[in-house]
Amino acid sequence: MSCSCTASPTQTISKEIEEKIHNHPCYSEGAHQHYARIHLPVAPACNIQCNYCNRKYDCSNESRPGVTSAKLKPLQAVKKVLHVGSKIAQLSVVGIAGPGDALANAKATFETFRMLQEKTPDLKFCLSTNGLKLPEYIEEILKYNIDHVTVTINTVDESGEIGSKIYPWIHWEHKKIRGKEAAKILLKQQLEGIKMLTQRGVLVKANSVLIPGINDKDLPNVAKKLKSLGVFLHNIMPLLSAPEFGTKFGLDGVPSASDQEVMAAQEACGMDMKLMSHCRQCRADAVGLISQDRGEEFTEVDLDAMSFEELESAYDLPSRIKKHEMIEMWRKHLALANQKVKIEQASKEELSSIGVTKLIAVTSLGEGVINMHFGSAKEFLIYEVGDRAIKFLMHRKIKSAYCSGAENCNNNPIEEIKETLKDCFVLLTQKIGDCPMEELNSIGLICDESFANEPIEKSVFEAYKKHNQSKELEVG
Ligand code: CLF
Ligand code: SF4
Repeated sequence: MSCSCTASPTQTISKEIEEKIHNHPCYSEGAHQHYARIHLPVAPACNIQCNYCNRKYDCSNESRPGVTSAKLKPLQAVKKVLHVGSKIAQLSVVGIAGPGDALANAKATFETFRMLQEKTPDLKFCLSTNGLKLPEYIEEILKYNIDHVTVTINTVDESGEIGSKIYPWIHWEHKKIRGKEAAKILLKQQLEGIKMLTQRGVLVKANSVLIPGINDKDLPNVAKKLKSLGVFLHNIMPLLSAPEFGTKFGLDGVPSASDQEVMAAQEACGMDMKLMSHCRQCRADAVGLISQDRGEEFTEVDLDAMSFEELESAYDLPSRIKKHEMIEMWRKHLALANQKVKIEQASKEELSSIGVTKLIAVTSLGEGVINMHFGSAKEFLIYEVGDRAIKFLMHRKIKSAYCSGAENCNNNPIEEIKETLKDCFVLLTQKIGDCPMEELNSIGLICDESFANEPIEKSVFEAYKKHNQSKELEVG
């Protein structure tokens, strides 16, 4: 068994890689409850068209569709990092992930990283791209110490057939190219760029949008190819599709991928690749822990009125370093308390002696403990549990929290929550009212507050044993 920050069974992580990922909230599942990222929306243009994207909004390769981020100039972006870093001590990563493609806006992207190298030497740099221009910019990526690169790759079908259903056109060598030819060029550039990055020691994460009926069957081939290229992590993101997003797929009625389809794709790909299962499809201006975007708190700040001197002094590098040391001490304490009950990418047999597992939902604000009231939760962490171990499976979002103000009391989303948790066995939460508890009990979901403020992983394992036994006694 291994704790959350160690390798999957198929991948051994060297000390050097561990150093790169230990405080990256996306590359390390163990880090995402403790460290924050900021996205800088300095890259508005794009050089391809994806059928799941409406260009009025952020790049859907990393973002939820239908959200829009205000654009920033590189200088404003650097000021924003200093300001946010002075308010959010957990900040550890700066990413450029849109609103268009980071490398279709190479000048602004690299200018931003160049300045950040000097001003915020304690932060890790990250960018996300569709990959079309990747081979061209490898040297720049290395020059600015961008150690983490995400490439969205949805198919490895060499005929271009699947790709042509996803990408209607690309902009290539001053021409618009369509159909299979476009898909083939994009794939060639993506594979070449990924190979060049991994050969030079950059950690590559690949995103694949799971598009039901279009690329679902090809994703295991994608995972195999990624593994052969030395990609570190594969993130399978569900297509989120609705007519109101104004995307081609939304208007054509291509359905969103369901939780069950995502779980099936993860199962089919997980034997080949280390998978990311905690992605939240962030905005291009997201700020904070990936589970709680605090971007709005910083949109009204007048960065132009602040001088670099005052921002740098507020950033206070020595106290940030101290805070990160404290976070690491807390993580060590948690790891001990959790008793290594979690295995990443475990099979059912590794989790259960009889090959039967159950799902347990948790509400948490972060820091690895059950510290959120049911009524405030906008998402649930879902763990798969057996008598041997547990694994983190996914998070499930709801549109709004159960309690979102007195005015919405008669309009709470309990039906949506029941649908979201219908396949779960137990809900562990800090506190829950009698009314919602009765509603959840009515679908067979046990609500348990007795693990409030306890470490999540050990609590999930213990709650499984506690309630499984009482169920068996009931049946007996
Ligand atoms: Fe941002 Fe992406 Fe870097 Fe993370 S997000 S650029 S790798 S710092 Fe993370 Fe957000 Fe998912 Fe992206 S949760 S959408 S995977
Ligand atoms: Fe949209 Fe991103 Fe695709 Fe460009 S790469 S079309 S911004 S989803």
